[in-house]
Amino acid sequence: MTTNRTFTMLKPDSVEKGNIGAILEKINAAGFRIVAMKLTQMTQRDARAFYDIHKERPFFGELVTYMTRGPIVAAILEKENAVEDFRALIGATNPEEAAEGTIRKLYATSIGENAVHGSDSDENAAIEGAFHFAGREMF
Ligand code: 3AN
Repeated sequence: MTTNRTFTMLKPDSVEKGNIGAILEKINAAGFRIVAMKLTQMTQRDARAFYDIHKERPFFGELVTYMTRGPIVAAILEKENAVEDFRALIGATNPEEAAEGTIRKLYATSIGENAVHGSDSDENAAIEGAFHFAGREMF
């Protein structure tokens, strides 16, 4: 099943650098509608749960520290083919490999601090959206 929604986080480095406005502008310009959005801060427990799939990876501790060190913007976005189109808009995980004009090429610092999250499947978009907007029927 495909849906027309995806989930994103503007990560702590984006908020720290004052890039919320610029990134949201790119998201809007690419045709995404913001369905839900909030400024929030993940706890250690939240980050460990959200990134559970990476818990055996060597960078897991670093990832949890990074994602909890300051506020993030969590949002649900709507557009036809949202998951795939948003992954194209943000670019590769490693900003050095990200295409010109992508959000990570423009705003990410490194593979570890890569500015934005974008769900990698419709299923994960629904799970991740529910994680941050529990109790609301978003998918
Ligand atoms: P994506 O965010 O492009 O879906 P994932 O799911 O492989 O990439 O990784 C999730 C997050 O884990 C990344 N956004 C990044 O912050 C961190 N990460 C991934 N790979 C590395 C790595 N090799 N070294 C450090 N951090 C990483």
